[in-house]
Amino acid sequence: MQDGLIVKALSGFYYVQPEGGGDVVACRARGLFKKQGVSPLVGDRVRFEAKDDGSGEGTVIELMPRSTELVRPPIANCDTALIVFAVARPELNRTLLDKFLVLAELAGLESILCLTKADLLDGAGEDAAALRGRIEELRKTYEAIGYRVFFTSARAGTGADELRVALQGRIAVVAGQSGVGKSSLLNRLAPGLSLETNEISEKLGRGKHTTRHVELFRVGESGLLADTPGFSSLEFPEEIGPEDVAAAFPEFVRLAEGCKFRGCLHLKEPGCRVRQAVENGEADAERYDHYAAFATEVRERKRRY
Ligand SMILES: Nc1nc2c(ncn2[C@@H]2O[C@H](COP(=O)(O)OP(=O)(O)OP(=O)(O)O)[C@@H](O)[C@H]2O)c(=O)[nH]1
Ligand SMILES: [Mg+2]
Ligand SMILES: [Zn+2]
Repeated sequence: MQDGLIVKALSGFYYVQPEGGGDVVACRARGLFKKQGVSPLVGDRVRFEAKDDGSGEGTVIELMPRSTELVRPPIANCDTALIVFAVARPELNRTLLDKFLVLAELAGLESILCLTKADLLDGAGEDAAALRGRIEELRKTYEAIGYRVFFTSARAGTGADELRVALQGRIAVVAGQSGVGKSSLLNRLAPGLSLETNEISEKLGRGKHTTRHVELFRVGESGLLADTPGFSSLEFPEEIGPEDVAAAFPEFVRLAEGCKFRGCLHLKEPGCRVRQAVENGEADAERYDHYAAFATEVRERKRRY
């Protein structure tokens, strides 16, 4: 029996990288897992047995306890969400950005923001200037909250070195819509990789769902980064309430000490420091709008059940 790491899951096979190095072993999961209702995930540390017939196949025998677990994308043991948005094409959706940040927070992951296609900021003309202004505002907003924001261009080859350094020692998962350039970014971060990429649809302004499975790759000396299929609709986990959503907005958590009521949800309560900060421009109004929408959504949902 050997220790290993599941680096890819596809068509009923779990591809296990042996801990000491060596070729990846294509494993089936032991029947027992199905009976117990557990399925191995990419990122799982496992014990496995390789067949000795030279087939390169084997069986996953045991899963080690997980430190974190995501349903979408399905992956275990990540500590970091690399949240990827393109500065444009497809258009940057801030509601979705804040939703990703909340979900990462709820899953216990640290978030790093990566804005791809930075070359689109370099153009001459009014449109490019307006885009530069909007993106610069956005960078300031998120950095003020405490998130790190990286700019990359797979086309121009910029930004990859800094991001690679930031990923050292981490197990990270890329999260982002189809077509934002996740696979293109990975190809830059891990030289030698040639993941498939695809033009976004000009007509719809959307990606074509090119990446179809989750796979972990080594980045630099000690980083692991999972490429994932793009997604753009995500649900909040059923068990969470509005107070969990409030806890996932770090800048509001800091301000909440000044709210009149303990457990203030910053919605309609009097003496709310968060709403005051939004009104006088200390806190970002768009972040607040998204917070209020998310908190109301999960509260209404709880009432219904
Ligand atoms: N201008 C520009 N285009 C880029 C950049 N990075 C990626 N693209 C283009 O964006 C398109 C989508 O890139 P992908 O890497 O396939 O996107 P993805 O996020 O992996 O998409 P899915 O696998 O569908 O989730 C491709 O046509 C890329 O050439 C960049 O830095 N600048
Ligand atoms: Mg892809
Ligand atoms: Zn409040």
